[in-house]
Amino acid sequence: MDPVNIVGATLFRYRLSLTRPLYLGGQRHMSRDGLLLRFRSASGSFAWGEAAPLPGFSEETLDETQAELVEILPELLNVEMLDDLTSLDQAFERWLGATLLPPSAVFAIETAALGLQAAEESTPLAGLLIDNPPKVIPVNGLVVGNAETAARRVTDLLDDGFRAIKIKVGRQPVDKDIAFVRSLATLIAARAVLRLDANRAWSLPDAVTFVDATADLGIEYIEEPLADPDELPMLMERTPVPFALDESLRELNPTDLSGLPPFAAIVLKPTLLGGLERCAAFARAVKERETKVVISSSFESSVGIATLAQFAAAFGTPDTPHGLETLGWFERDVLSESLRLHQGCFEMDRLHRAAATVDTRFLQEVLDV
Ligand code: OSB
Ligand code: MG
Repeated sequence: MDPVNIVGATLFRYRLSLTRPLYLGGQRHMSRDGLLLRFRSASGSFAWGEAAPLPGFSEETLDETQAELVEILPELLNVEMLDDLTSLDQAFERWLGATLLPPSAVFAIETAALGLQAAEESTPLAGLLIDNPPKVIPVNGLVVGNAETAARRVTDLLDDGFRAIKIKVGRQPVDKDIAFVRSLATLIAARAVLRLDANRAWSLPDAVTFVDATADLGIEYIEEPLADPDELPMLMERTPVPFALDESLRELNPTDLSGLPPFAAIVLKPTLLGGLERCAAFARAVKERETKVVISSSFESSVGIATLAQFAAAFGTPDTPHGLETLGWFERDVLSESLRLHQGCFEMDRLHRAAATVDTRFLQEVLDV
């Protein structure tokens, strides 16, 4: 099918209250702000994208992102779109690369542009990217907190049918973390796989202490164990416990991965890494390896999460849970029909329908061209 042209663009800003505080890079947040982008085609189709830089993680601020989008969006209208955008292989880079847009803005434009093409072809985004995408996408439940609240949360997740649980570690002394993780692992037993994320909290000796004391737990992987990621090869020589890259990917190029030791997983966050095409390049770089491709949220609203689930369906490792269980933090939704998890999975037909129900009443329009 011919590529569609974008004939209209509207940019909205949102502020969503959170149900519990979100700690990002040491800062406490009680709301999340972001931008939603809507493209329109000549035939009247609409598609949405989201640009929501994450404070403490993104380099760009929301105001900068908004200013960049306000400047570039008029230039994207009524131009001949490249016809190979759906391959996610350098076409967006050719289209947008020279604009030096911030990562979150690239993600929004890519998503809305691909979404428009998908809408014209009456397919969900994943169906535009690959043939026969999976019908359900599993996710890992995310557990943050102290020993008592975490135990409750793990029990709830297991009862809800989650088959993967990710626990944040590295926010207390390592001996406390060992006891914390061991007690939760006992609760989980064989009912779910266990992932950990240290967000670069540990020194090499701390990390060694931790993995030695938890080696019997069968942990699927630990994301970013070390404060100094250059020491990772040393840690990996020392222990068979599997590790995953997340933050480190921002300092790497996809081609660098072949020179690194075999990681259990790469965790891809399009909002932070610079969009879908960049993440697709990382996914391709580990294709011949055992390394799993896990797509993860940067605490986007439902619009972004729905996109990430579609991208996970196309580029994630099949049957691997993705890091998309973060909507529980939001008090309100930008959709009138919320994305719902069933037994720890997104049902993709349902997600696709719900993602189209953006309710603009609580959004603030900042540009309409
Ligand atoms: O450390 O993986 C992280 C979200 C925003 C910023 C950093 C991280 C996260 C998540 C997402 O943990 C949820 C998940 O991966 O399950
Ligand atoms: Mg992580």
